[in-house]
Amino acid sequence: MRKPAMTAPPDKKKPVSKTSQQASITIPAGFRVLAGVLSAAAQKTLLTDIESIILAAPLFQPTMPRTGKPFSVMMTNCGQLGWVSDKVGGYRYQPTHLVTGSTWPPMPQVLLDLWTDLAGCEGPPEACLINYYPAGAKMGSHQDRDENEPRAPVLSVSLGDDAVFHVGGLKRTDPKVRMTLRSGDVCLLGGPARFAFHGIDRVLPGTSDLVPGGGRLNLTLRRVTRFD
Ligand code: MD3
Ligand code: FE
Repeated sequence: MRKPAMTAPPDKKKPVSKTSQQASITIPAGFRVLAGVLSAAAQKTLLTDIESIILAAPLFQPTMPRTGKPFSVMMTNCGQLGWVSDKVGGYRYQPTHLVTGSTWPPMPQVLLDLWTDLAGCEGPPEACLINYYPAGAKMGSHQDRDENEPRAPVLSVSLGDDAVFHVGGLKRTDPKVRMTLRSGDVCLLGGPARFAFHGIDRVLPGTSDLVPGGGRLNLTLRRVTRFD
């Protein structure tokens, strides 16, 4: 009678595979962060442009559709179309300021040039939403779905204080990645990432001295109507 071959009992604690993995998060393709695109000098020049836009088209406080709850972020726009929201009219693009009724100021050439260089799409941007985050402001997780041209990316430029930003998947409950956006960074959201959930968790006070009085400005360039 032969003795059975000796084999080591399986070790229940040790993974069988040669690699280990804790968790995996997949962000939709087309999400790019281009850190440090704008030099300190270019940031100052762009800020000066934005300050003169705000003089002509003052920051307003949008409110939520139906509830009328105010956003903590203040907004204005430049370009042919601007994003606005109020209790009665809801989210929309329109050619005039929500409060003054004037057309929006033109988009600064430096923003049009960034779009030409980085957006990789056929037509010019139609809207530039200017978000101002004072201390404590944030933006809840949402999708950008008010535009009619899914072939165009969203291009965002950050100025001022650092912000903790999150991006997830195409469903609200998908896992999220958090990262810091700094002054001079550009974010490009094209392809499937165009419809990813995203938001700003918090702005880190005192991390930049670009914006007088502190806070953060974010500029988002968008195509609103379809190419043709
Ligand atoms: C678009 N703004 O205005 S921009 C917004 O920093 C908005 O003010 C944020 O979300 C801000 O709608 C974020 C950068 C961004 C990041 C991820 C996105 C825009 C995105 C994912 C899909 C579409
Ligand atoms: Fe957004």
